[in-house]
Amino acid sequence: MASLPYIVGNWKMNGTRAMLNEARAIDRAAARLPRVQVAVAPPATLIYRTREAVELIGVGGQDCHVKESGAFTGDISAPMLKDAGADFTIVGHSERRTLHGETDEVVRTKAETAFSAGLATIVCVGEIEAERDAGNAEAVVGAQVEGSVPRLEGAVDKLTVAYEPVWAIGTGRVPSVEDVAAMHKAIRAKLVTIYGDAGAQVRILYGGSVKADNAAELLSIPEVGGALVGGASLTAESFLAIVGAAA
Ligand code: G2H
Repeated sequence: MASLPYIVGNWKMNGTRAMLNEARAIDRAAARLPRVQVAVAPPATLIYRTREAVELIGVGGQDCHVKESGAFTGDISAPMLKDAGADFTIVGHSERRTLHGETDEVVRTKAETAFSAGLATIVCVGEIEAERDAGNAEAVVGAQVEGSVPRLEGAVDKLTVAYEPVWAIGTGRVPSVEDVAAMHKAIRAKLVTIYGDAGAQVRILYGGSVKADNAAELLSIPEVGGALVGGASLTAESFLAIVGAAA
């Protein structure tokens, strides 16, 4: 596993130029926390400005199209994200899978397009509550990993996986430490099956209602390589409390 914990703020569809002040504050604080890797994924309209506003932290997209260009009104491609200054992009977030009908195959193609454009990728997976209640969570997530991660040569080296149980997203509920640890172990085993030894190096983040008051416990789980943070990433103060818990 990579040595530094990785804390990523996913701003989702939030933020106008005023949010750049939050990004600057996060960046200044990150300079004092060299033992944590920090990044934010602003809405596409702010990627270029965020890149210009910060020096240390990573800047990423929240999605990309499967194609590099074309007649796809309203969509944004991976080369466009790269050109705007993104270092990485999230793909396969449950809000994309659920609200936009994205399948594992679509997610994998997006991850491969992003990798080909020079972006690192964060591939999201996670079960819905009924799947956990039925005892199928590991099987469901394992199948998502199998179908969603990029298979291009070298892509594993720029891959992060985020485990985000859908029922924990924005709800204030989080799985038990034991359940998070078990799922991260299962994801690790699947990644090793897919990639061999390189799969053992992929960072696996936890996401879903990570807050200042639960971050330390979640991040202390040995299998957890960091956090993908939504609501609590929208102010520098709440995000930095989580970053501080990882330091
Ligand atoms: C999960 C997470 C960020 P939140 O979607 O990806 O959001 O922390 O608001 O649950």
